[in-house]
Order: sequence, then C-alpha cells, then structure tokens
Amino acid sequence: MSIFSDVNNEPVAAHPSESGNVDSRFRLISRLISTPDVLSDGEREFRALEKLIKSDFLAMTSNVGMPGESKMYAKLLELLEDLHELVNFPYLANKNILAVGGEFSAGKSRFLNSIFGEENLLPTDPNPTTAIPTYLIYGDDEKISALNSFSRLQTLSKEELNAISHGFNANQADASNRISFYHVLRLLQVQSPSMKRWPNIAFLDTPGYSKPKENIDDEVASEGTDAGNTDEEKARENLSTADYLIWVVSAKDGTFQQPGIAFLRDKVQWTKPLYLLINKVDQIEPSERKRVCEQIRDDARKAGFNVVGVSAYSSRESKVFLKQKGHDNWDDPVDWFKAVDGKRKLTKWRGRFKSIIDEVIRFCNNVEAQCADYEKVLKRLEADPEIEGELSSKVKGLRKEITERRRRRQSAASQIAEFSEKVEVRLNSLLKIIGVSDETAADNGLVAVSVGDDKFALSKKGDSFTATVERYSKFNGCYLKVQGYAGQVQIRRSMTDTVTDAAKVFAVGREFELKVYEVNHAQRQVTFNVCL
Ligand SMILES: Nc1nc2c(ncn2[C@@H]2O[C@H](COP(=O)(O)OP(=O)(O)O)[C@@H](O)[C@H]2O)c(=O)[nH]1
Ligand SMILES: [Mg+2]
Repeated sequence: MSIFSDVNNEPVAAHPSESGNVDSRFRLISRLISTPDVLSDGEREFRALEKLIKSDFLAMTSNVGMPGESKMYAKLLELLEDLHELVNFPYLANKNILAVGGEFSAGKSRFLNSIFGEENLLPTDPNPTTAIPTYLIYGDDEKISALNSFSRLQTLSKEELNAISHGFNANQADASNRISFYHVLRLLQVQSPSMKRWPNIAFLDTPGYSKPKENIDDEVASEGTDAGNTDEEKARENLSTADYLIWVVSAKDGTFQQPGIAFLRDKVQWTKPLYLLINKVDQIEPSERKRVCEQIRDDARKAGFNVVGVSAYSSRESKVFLKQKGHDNWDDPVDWFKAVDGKRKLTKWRGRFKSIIDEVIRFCNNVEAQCADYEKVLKRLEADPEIEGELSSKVKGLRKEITERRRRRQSAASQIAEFSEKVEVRLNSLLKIIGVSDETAADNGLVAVSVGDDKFALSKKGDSFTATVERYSKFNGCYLKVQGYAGQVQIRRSMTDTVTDAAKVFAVGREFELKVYEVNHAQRQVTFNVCL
C-alpha cells in the first residue's frame, strides 16, 4: 500500500498547472495556517512550566543581587521556546538526524526513494522544488504532516505534498497560481513503515543549497523567499541541526565541485562524519566510473572532510556499483545507516534547565560561604577587649549586617533549590507526556550517590573526586569515601549487580574517580558517575 492512499483531506490537484485549483490551494493554505482550539496534554503541561518560570524566577533572583540575572532569565526563556518546539514536534527528539545534502538535482530525493523502495515517497523533479526541509521517519502508520510557522502540525495528503513541492514551479503565465508555501511551513514530515529498518534515524531531505538562476522566477526571487540567496541560508540552517550527513554528488559532474566544498566546509563548517554518495553512475560510461568516483573521493579528502564512506550509486536502478566479489572497495550506504541506527540519542532538557538555575544557587552559596568567613573574623574582633568604644559598636553593626546578608542568601538559595525541583518535576512529567527520553545519570554508566554532605553539595556538574572503597557487600552495594569529606558515597546494589565480578572490582582500598553528574540542592543529594 502506498502511503498516499490514505487521503483524509480534500485533495487538491497534484500539479498547480492543472488549473482550476486556485480555490483548493487557498483552502490548503488556510488549513496549514490554522491553529487548533483544543490544548493537548503536552501543551497544558508546557504552559504550567512556563507560568512557573515566568512568575517565580525573577521574583526570586531580584533579591539575590546577582550580576547578569536578566541574562539568565533570557536564557531560560530561550530554552522554553526550544522546548515549546519539542512539545509540538517531539518525534525527532530521540532520532539520529541524518541529512541528505548536495546540489540541486543531484538526486537527493530520488536516492531516498530508492533506499526505501518507494518510487513516489518524495517528489522528484528535474526543476526546482520548494525548499522545505522534509524529515522521513519510521511510523506504524503512513502519514504526512506539515509543521507551520506557529508550530502546529497538520496532516497532508500526497496530492497536497506534491502541490507544496511544486508550488514554486507554478504556471508562470498565471500569477494567481503562484502561492508560496515557504512562509507558512517550517518543515514536512513523512512517516512510513518502509523506514522500519532504521527506527532510530530521521532522514532529512534538504533543499539543495543552490538553484540554477535561469529557473528562478524574478518576482518570487525578489521576495527573497523560495528562491535565490535564501536557499543557501536555509540549507545551512538545516544541515547544522544534523548529526550525520550524506552528500550526494552527481557522477556527471566528474568532480566534487568547488562551490559545494566551499558551502559545506566554510559556511556550514561541517566537521562531523561525511558520507559521499556518488549518484547517477548509470549515466556515465562504465569504463569511466572508477576514475570519476576516485576523483570525487580524493577531492573531498583534500578539502579536509572526514570521509567515512564512499558509494558509487544509481538511484534509478537502486544499485551500488563498483562492488566486486571478494573485495569491497566501495561502500554500501545501507551498512552505514545500520551503524548510525545503532546509536542511542537522548535529549538533555533537564540538564539544560538545571545548569542555568544551578548557576544562581551556586552564586548564593558562594556569597553565603564568604559571609560566613567575614562573620567569623568580625566575631573574633567583637570579643577582643582591646576594641572598644565607637570602633566596637561599628564592628558589632557590621557583624549584624553580614549575619543578615548571609541569612538572606541562605534562604534565597533554598528557595531557588525548591524552585529547581519544581521545574524538574514539571519537566519530567512533560517529557513523559510527549514521549521523549531525556538523559539520566545512569545513561553515562555506573552511578554513586551521596546524601546530606554540605561540602559535596557545593560542587557542580563535571567536578571530580578520587574515592576509595571502604566496604562492599552483595546486599548493600559499595560504600566509598572521599578524603576530606564527611559524607559517604554509595553505589547501590542495583548498580553493583550490573558489574561482572563485583567483589573483585569493589575490593576494599581500590580507588575510583567520581564525576559529579547532578546536584539536587534541595535534598543536598549529589549523583556521581563512577569511572571504573
Ligand atoms: N539516470 C538517473 N537519474 C537520476 C538519478 N537520480 C536522480 N535522477 C533524476 O535527476 C532529477 C533530480 O532528482 P531529484 O531527486 O529530484 O533531485 P534533488 O533536487 O537532489 O532532490 C530527477 O529527474 C531524477 O529522476 C540516477 O541515479 N540516475
Ligand atoms: Mg529534492
């Protein structure tokens, strides 16, 4: 079954030049920009978190007197904005984003169609198509969605997807037919069971970074929307969100052309792995294939890219070339997809919020510690019999002031710590509702915990300590000690059970490095990762 057989929306003509469809295109646009009236559970939870941050944060920090407090607030608001995007579009959060980039008409869309064995999954065209980034992900159901500029998702039919893609190419003679979707759509998502082999990858079909000038309609180009310069910027933005990149070069080009290199290396500043797919190999002489592919590969290496694979491919024939029995000089992109799919990707929302709030708490704690030192000195002076008269009352006054300041910081720190906990609880519930997996300490290996040690509680993520094993028991796990610290650090049994030969690994006297993963200031609990 094609993913497009399920058309629940009123279809529009597949190509805008099939006239009589201006009305339906306007109808499509109004549907795309509409906003739903009913709040989703995720949206409701998000708003609660937003309210908590907007109403409490500034009120708390305003009496802390922290420098740059408004900058921190701005950072929190920025994070909220990103989070809102996630709420509306959580499907990509835990996927490895594998972008397919390359020049206009190199065959990016057809390549993806050939990989998924669906000829018409993505529209392909020898002419420019609208530059809207399109994600392909695995889903049990076949579905096409569009995310509009107000972060709302709408379901589309195949005809509508085609109308959007070819919108730029609308019948030039009829100006009323030219409707730009670029303004209203941020991205498209095609979900299909045909991606089943790679459930952890979101393939991103990017708009080509270039378009041939002669194909650009003057009027549209001058709007600076679908055409002209903005394509490069759009492509750059899209690629910078990707984790991996497969770069499609047409074998007919003969080389990895300079504008492509300049774009990728200098504009995008791509330093992550790069996979070269030399496409349209069917269109060059068999005797030329090896030479051309070697040339393109060497160009990429010379340009300094981290080339992790090279395939000679034909999207028309869905076939990898230059693969000889017994010696596989040339790669198969499918093998690379398999490797990428094996990587687990987690979000770091809790950590991102926490690091901002922790900065305020640490500031308060530092001021408090400083005040405590002054207080000690002043108390000593107060008790000094040689200090008397006016000087003595001055010292007394100062000491009182410092005590008061210390008390204020102390209560501010505990208020903010409570706030931090509330944010975390809300965030956890939001991530659960929208089904996003966020990183926890356990995702980084073995975890140890210390509760109630004020000295540990002053540390921050990334700080490290050397700990020594004091005791290990099969029933209680392992207890560690850090020199100079009162608190005991425990690796719980559920954790030690996961280590083979635990009794040997946790032998008394052995030393391990502990790295702070998280500090819960309200409960004075510190979570460490144990480096075995
Ligand atoms: N012969 C041949 N044509 C191809 C191949 N790949 C793509 N094409 C054609 O090249 C044109 C551009 O392909 P498309 O996928 O739309 O390019 P994109 O702009 O990079 O997405 C279309 O007409 C495709 O049918 C290939 O491997 N062999
Ligand atoms: Mg395309």
